[in-house]
Parts: sequence; structure tokens; C-alpha cells
Amino acid sequence: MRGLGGRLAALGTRVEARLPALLPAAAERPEEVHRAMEYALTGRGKRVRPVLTLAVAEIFGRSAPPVLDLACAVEMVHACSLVLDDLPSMDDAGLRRGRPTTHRVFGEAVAILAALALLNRAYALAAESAQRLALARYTSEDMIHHLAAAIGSHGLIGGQALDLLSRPEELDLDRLEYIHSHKTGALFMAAAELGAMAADARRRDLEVVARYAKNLGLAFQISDDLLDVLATPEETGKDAGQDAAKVTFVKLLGVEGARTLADELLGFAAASLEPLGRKADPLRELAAFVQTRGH
Ligand code: GRG
Repeated sequence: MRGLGGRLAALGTRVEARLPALLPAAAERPEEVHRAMEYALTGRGKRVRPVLTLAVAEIFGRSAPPVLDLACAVEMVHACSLVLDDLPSMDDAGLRRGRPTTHRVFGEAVAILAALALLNRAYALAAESAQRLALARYTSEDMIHHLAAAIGSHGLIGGQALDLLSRPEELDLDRLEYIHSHKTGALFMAAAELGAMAADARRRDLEVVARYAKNLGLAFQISDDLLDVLATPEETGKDAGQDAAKVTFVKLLGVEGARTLADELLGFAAASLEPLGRKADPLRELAAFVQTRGH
């Protein structure tokens, strides 16, 4: 499976190189939790969300070091969500990023503590980064508030709750869209909005990238559902058919129907970028990456 290319891959490499330095040393107490944090955050993640933060900040003219740390905070939130999602009480997954899930290596209690520690590290890091950016339009509180809202019960947690609690017969397209625009879309939106805020972009530009990211995030989830049925564990790093017992976009619409919906969403994402002209090309590349994933 193809990863991010060109300029976007270079942004991913910057994230990859910076992440370890932002974690507590594994030799410091509590060693097990610190090792589990490192384990959950590293490995072959695609770094799509922090790349989105960096790409958005860059198109609005900002690539200072605190933006990289802000992007890394977004990746820490994502890593936290993966650890929790994989737990036996949630998806009960054994494989993630091509290796055993965090709770299978460190036990459930340490995995939960490590996830929460990553989340709290993310908030602290986002606050520090926002302060260092010294913005005119946005305060550090604005940015943390944004991130917290994306994670809470009207964001990732809300989507996850409905995913876990819905009975299969309740799952129509509308409910599935709610679940995934929250579980997956909310962090894509926050990643893009934080990138725009970090560049002191105007509020109307923030709205432009938020609309783009909402559609991109949902299309990304659909491509994830497609890969669950079409790709091998070597390609995805996850167990094949992990979603077999779940109602997914592919189950509701079939492979071709799901592809058509993803393409339509990516069309909306592209249309929202029009006011930004050619400078938004890196975001168009990201949409093209999501499009080829599900094919
Ligand atoms: C408190 C942060 C927090 C979350 C609690 C568990 C939970 C609520 C939400 C789960 C959200 C989740 C895991 C959604 C799935 C999104 C998704 C498509 C994950 C795969 O993302 P990739 O392909 O993974 O970007 P890599 O490994 O490349 O980073």
C-alpha cells in the first residue's frame, strides 16, 4: 500500500523524528507506563493527522518549531484513541501497526494509564506550543478548548460510544455517518483547525479548512472500511476482517457504493478548498492519497 508521497511524506518524517523527544524518558518512573506510551506512539503509523496540521499551517505561511510540537500533540491524541479502541472492552484487537496491541504487550491496566498519560501530555504540549506561537487572533485557551471539544462526548468519545452501544438493526447511513464523523472526522477537523490557528489564519479560512477536513476524515474512514475487507494484514498492520462483526459503510453500501460515497466526500473536500486557490495544493494531495487508498 502506498504511503504519503512527496512534500507530505517529508512532513510525516519531521513528525516521526520529533515524537520521541516529546515523551518522558522510558527509564524514568513509572517505567512501564513510559515504555507503553512510547510503544503506542511509535511503529509504522501514517501520521496523517499531524501532517494535516503541518500542511494547513504551512499554506497559511507558518512552519515554526512550535507548530511541529502542536502537530505531535495531535498524534498523541490519536495514539491514545487507538490504545483505548483496541482494548478488550472495546474492539478487542490483537494487532495494530503490524505488532501486538499495547494491552497485549503491557497488560490492560498499564495500557489504559499510558493512553491517559498520552492524552494529558498532548494537552500540556498543545498549551505550551500555543503559548510559544504568541498569536494575535487566538489564545492558548482557544486552542485547548478546541482540542478538548473534539475529544469529548460531542467528539471522538461520542462517536465511539454510539459505535459500541448501537444495535446492528439501528445502524442506518445516518447513524453510521454520526459515528464516524465523530470517531474519525472530529480529530481530522481539530488537526486542520489547530494548523490554521497556529498560523493566525482568519476565522473564515478556519471554516474553509474545517469543512475540507470533515469530508476528508469521513472519506478516510470509508477507505479504512474498504481496506478492512480488501487488504492483507501485512498491508494494514491490523488483523484481517477486524470489522467483520460490525456494520460498516462497506456492509451498508457494498464495495462500489462505499467507493462512490468516498469519492463524493472527497469532491466536497476539494470544492471547499476553492477559495484558497493553488496554495491549497498540499491538501489536494492529501485528498488524492485518501482516494487511492480505497482503490
Ligand atoms: C480519549 C482520545 C480519546 C478517545 C476515546 C476510543 C475512542 C474514544 C475513540 C476511538 C477513535 C478511533 C480509534 C477511530 C478510528 C479512526 C481510524 C480510521 C484509525 C486508523 O487511523 P490510521 O489509519 O492509523 O491513521 P495509523 O496507525 O496509520 O496512525
